Amino acid sequence: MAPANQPARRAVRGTVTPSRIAPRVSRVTRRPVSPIALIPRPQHLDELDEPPFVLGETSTVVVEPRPELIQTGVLTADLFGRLSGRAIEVRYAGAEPAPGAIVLTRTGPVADGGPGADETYQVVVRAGRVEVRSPSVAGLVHGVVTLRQLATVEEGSVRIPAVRIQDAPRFAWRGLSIDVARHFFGVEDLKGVIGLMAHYKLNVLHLHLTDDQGWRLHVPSRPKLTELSSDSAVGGDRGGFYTPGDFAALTEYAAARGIRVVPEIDVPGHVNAALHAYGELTPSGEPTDAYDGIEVGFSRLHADLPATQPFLEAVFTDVAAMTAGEHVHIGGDEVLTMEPEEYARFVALASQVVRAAGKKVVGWQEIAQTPLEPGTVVQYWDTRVDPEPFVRAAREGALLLMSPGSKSYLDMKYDPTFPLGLEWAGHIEVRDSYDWEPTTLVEGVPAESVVGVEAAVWTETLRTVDDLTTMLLPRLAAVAEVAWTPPQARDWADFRTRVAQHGRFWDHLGVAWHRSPQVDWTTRP
Ligand code: TNX
Repeated sequence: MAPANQPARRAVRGTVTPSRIAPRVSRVTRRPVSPIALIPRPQHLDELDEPPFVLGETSTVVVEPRPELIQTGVLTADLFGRLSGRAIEVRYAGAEPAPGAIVLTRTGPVADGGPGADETYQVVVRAGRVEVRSPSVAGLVHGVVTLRQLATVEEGSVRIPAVRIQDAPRFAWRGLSIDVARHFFGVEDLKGVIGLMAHYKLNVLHLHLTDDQGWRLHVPSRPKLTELSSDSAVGGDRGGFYTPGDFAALTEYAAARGIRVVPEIDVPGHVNAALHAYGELTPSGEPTDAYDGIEVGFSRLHADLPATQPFLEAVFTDVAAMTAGEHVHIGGDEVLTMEPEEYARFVALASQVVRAAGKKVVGWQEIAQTPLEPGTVVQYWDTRVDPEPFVRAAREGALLLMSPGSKSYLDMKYDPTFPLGLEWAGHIEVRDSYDWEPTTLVEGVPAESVVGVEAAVWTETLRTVDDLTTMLLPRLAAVAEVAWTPPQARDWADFRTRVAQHGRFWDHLGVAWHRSPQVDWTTRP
């Protein structure tokens, strides 16, 4: 069904005569669509009353000759080159660019610098030229993906409607957490997901690297972690791990797209993979058996065993050294067999090791039950328990990252009959993942403590990259808008008509997605 509320002007623009419908594009329906379906919705958008920009023979990408800008320029040229089927050159700024240039300019820092201010960007599309301006590479990337979302391709001609956009994110932390421990996803798979994240202006890739079922990052000072515990995965499936070189490549690939990587080493629970590799971490001194089930809460480290502190120091120091960003995640969730006193000592020790290695601490909600240094990031997830400790931690200076299970856990089934996913936090349709407000969801939370929003996808039931993207899309787009766009500019009916047009892009990429019945998709199955 066509979106009901298209203005006539746009409907005319999209109308085609039957003779132009070539059989080879039959997958794309020729129904009138608005070219303006940006997700997340930008702060300010003016449609300009002039013809669209058309990518042409003389089109180039123009940047200043600085390494990070050249990289952004190359990505931009590659993106539009692939779209138009013709190579686009990157040129250095200087002489007046030829007509049809896409000019990327890095501006000075924003003076009043609120959260996310460096990610501010401006896009001006006119008939003869496109300009993207931002103080940061991340902001330039936001501008470029905005152009990509605006672009339409018809018979090899790439057009971008004339617009002026001024935009900035509401929250500085807009993340996706991926569990690569229950099932392993290799560097190439993650690069695909990073592309999707960038398309929706997310900026943090949180990797849950260790759990009972497998250890996924090689730690040079504790080599047996990956030698003995990386092959396993849930259900006897194949495992895998990242070498430090893989991790560096992933970090760089993400950084070029404005995304930082936050590694999570989950302690003191969810550690069977470590106990299987190093028997000295268990009270008996014997290694545990490998585990490929999906129970949680049974494994734990012991604060008072002699091997424990050296283990934490070795692992977190090595991981911090591999981490380009400011944050390292210590886990801390679902430790069901430890007394509160030992748990508190443990969290303090792990936090101290991370800080000594020069990083800031992130932990799951449970760490709020222990004394925390101000500035610690506490990640909310369990919508079933009393949030009192979490609220108190915020009042005492913790920063809050909102990942409510009932809204942003994208491993939950869409509906009871859905073949993939879990159900402990309920069923999450696309509207559920869209219609919520991070600063008021948990009563009593000081709004200014909320640093951001993170979607999470746990992989107990997800074995392939198609499984993964089916759970992410369309809900990741919804959570991304919650993280970017302030509540007064968010509206389900409006989002619903915009997201309807994104299936076309997912099809173009060849990624699997869920045709939620809540949306009138503009492409046929
Ligand atoms: C809870 S979220 C967990 C994970 C599971 C997930 C499944 C969190 C901190 N712990 O161990 O994989 O539920 O949805």
